[in-house]
Amino acid sequence: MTNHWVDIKNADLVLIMGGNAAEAHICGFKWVQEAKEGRKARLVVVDPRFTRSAAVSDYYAPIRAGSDIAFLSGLIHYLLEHDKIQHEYVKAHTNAPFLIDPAFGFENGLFTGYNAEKRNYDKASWRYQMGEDGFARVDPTLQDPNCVFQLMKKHFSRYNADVVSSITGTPKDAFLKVCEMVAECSASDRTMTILYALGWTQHSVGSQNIRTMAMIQLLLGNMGMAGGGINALRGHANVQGITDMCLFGDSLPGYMHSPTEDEATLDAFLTKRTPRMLRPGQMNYWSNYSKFFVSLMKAFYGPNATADNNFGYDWLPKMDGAYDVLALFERMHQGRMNGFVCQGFNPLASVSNKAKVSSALSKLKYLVVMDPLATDTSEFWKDYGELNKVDPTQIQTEVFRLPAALFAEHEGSFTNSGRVIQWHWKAADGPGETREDTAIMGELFTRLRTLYATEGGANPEPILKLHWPYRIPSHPSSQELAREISGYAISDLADASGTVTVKAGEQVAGFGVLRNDGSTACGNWLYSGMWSQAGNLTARRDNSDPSGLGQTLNWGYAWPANRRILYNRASCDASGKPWDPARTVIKWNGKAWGGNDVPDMRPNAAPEEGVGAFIMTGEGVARLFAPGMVEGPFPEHYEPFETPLGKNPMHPEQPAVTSNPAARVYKGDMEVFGKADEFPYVATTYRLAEHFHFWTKTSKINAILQPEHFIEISEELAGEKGIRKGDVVKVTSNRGYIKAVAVVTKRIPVLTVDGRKLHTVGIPIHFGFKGETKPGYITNTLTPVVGDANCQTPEYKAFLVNIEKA
Ligand SMILES: Nc1nc2c(c(=O)[nH]1)N[C@H]1C(S)=C(S)[C@@H](COP(=O)(O)OP(=O)(O)OC[C@H]3O[C@@H](n4cnc5c(=O)[nH]c(N)nc54)[C@H](O)[C@@H]3O)O[C@H]1N2
Ligand SMILES: Nc1nc2c(c(=O)[nH]1)N[C@H]1C(S)=C(S)[C@@H](COP(=O)(O)OP(=O)(O)OC[C@H]3O[C@@H](n4cnc5c(=O)[nH]c(N)nc54)[C@H](O)[C@@H]3O)O[C@H]1N2
Ligand SMILES: [Mo]
Repeated sequence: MTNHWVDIKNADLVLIMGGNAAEAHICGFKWVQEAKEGRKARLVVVDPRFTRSAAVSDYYAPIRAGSDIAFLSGLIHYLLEHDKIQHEYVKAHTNAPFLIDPAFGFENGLFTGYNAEKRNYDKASWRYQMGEDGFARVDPTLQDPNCVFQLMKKHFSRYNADVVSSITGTPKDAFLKVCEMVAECSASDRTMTILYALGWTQHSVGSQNIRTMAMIQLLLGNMGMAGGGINALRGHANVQGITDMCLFGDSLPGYMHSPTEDEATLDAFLTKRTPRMLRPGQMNYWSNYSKFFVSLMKAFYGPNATADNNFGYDWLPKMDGAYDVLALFERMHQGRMNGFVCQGFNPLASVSNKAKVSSALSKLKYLVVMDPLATDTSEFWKDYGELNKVDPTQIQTEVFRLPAALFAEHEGSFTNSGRVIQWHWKAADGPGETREDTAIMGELFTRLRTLYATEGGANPEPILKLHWPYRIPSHPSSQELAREISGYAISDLADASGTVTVKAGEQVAGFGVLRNDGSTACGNWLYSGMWSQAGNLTARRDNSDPSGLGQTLNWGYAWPANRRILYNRASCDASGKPWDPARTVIKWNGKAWGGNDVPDMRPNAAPEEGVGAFIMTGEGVARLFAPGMVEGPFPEHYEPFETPLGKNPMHPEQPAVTSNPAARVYKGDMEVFGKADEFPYVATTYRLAEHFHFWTKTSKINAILQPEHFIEISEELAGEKGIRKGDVVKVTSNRGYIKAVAVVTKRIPVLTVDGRKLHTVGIPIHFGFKGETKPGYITNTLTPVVGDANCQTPEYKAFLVNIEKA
């Protein structure tokens, strides 16, 4: 979330689109109720199903799964056509005035620079025109045909209400009604918040779904504002934490990049990663990259990291390809992986195309499952008849189960969706032989280290040089780890006048003092300051709220720098005056920035200096034109890889752009995409309040509440297929089938798309063969293996099936 949970209460309009907060974020949803009661906010829900969120909304609009970019592009067109944008904001805080290379263009569904063979873009033309002063050229009047604003107008002009309605199945009047309500929030004293989750991310165009909404929030002037922002409601209790810690192959803690094979030296790496300024006087926080990175290396390797050995850069693995979850299972499936350590993860149930996952796991030499429970994955090799049809004699994978304590049996921190890091205390010790994850990892590491020390082996340095200063090496404590993550001085740190401000060994107060000379260590610059000399700030529980906006600055610690609303400089006009004084986040008082939040700006940067509000970009403004995106600097509607239409209605004559032209598809997965003639219905998968993924099915009380797998279909489809409620139905995709009980409901709307009737099939995810719920099929038997082109989140939310009475 750019904003935070409590801030939802400050919104005038709450849009839930691409999520179902009332069901999946039951506790946080109370802030939506507060907005409705306090500010008389309206709640609008756009979802393929009439959800529990829709049930308490003021307005519900249906939409075909996988068509949100068309909807949102139509909304952008509406805002521009009806002049419902906040002009001053757009001029001050976005790249609307920036001039783009005249060579940039868009034709037949493709932007300039497409390489069909590699399925990617050469982005040479997706760039700003540069002036002789070395900075990007701008046209403050927004009239130049090559300025972002004009290019954007042209791009979205194709998405009129009729086109939108035909692609999305949203009735035209419903679409226009949503447009009208959103447009009201272009006033400087009205804000909309948008709450989304997997209904947007789990698509081959997931990142662009979210980006399209970011553009809308910028046009409305809602970024940085109280009650505004782009708010991803996150998943697992600490998934925000793991994202920040970057437990992914392609990143390092604090959203730094993992080095790649072509970055052989630290110099090459830092040069590539440190941005250049695109406008005069701009500051960009990533210009501190080397300080964050070297401090991270000092946390990793301690005294072994020195300037002479590039602070241990050579010991880091260099990426030779992709390591996202789909890439991992592809490697495993090709037999290119020996072992897999599976910690708090049940991939047989949670990853797309169960048959592929199962066959991939069967090719391993060993699988380690670190979990409090026996999971479907830990028994992937067992024959459960039709539910898990395998031949155990053909599976040689050795499976080890390491019983882990459950999260409530650990001490440590959780980071919530609002970026607030909160300490939590252990509720109880884990039962039996369970151990905390840190103890399992600590034991594993110290034993490996002993083996490397005594027996040698290939590349021992990354293990032997690791800094491991914990009191009990086989069990680092959460407190020790938190202090290391927050950062400390290795030698005395002096300010410009030579006065020592931080003594060697002391905790640093924040990332502002981190250095690139080896005198500081910090496990994650974003979390720096959470454990300062004042102690563990994440354990604070002071909910006093002087502004009444819910900016409880002494509750926990928010990253970065305890800032609660990101980009809050943009809540003010160019002169530093709040757009909406009644909801002041920060303001310029003539000498400094201050107010009800930690300013997202150098505190003494006078507005006349012209430092842009978006300090993580070299141009200092937010990008309506975003060359960082893989499939284009503007969003475009592409169909899901399994499309019910067999074409992209925006470009019916161009089969190459039916679906995202820059998405990665592996051979073998492409072949098993289904076609609409055989699989005519759009399936989408989702959660139920009564279960948490695949593990509450082992809990009796949850099993009593939602005892067995079901499939939701409309009364109309049920009628066509002769299915009655309670019948067992068989749902088939091109990758397999599942059987479950039919729930026949009015909650699944029947849509008219591209002139034809379109049915949706709803499938909850939670069931499987292990646990107390009635043994069931795994939903992911059905889903396709293709991910979002930017971050590879699988397309779980729109694929094709057929359904029949079993
Ligand atoms: N009770 C409970 N709570 C949970 C979880 C749980 O398992 N149980 N899991 C947690 C986790 S890890 C996560 S990530 C979050 C997920 O939170 P959510 O994303 O809110 O949960 P889902 O039910 O997967 O999907 C949300 C909605 O997206 C809709 N949808 C599907 N396709 C589209 C589309 O193309 N466009 C639009 N506009 N909507 C679409 C679905 O109909 C569904 O109502 O929930 C978290 N909270
Ligand atoms: N079709 C479809 N598939 C989906 C989704 C969807 O919407 N549709 N959603 C996707 C999403 S967003 C998510 S997040 C995934 C979830 O997929 P998974 O993360 O694979 O599912 P969980 O059942 O939450 O698995 C977490 C495991 O962690 C264990 N655990 C709990 N606490 C601890 C602990 O402290 N230590 C250790 N070591 N283990 C612990 C639990 O017992 C459980 O087995 O599913 C994804 N798959
Ligand atoms: Mo999730």
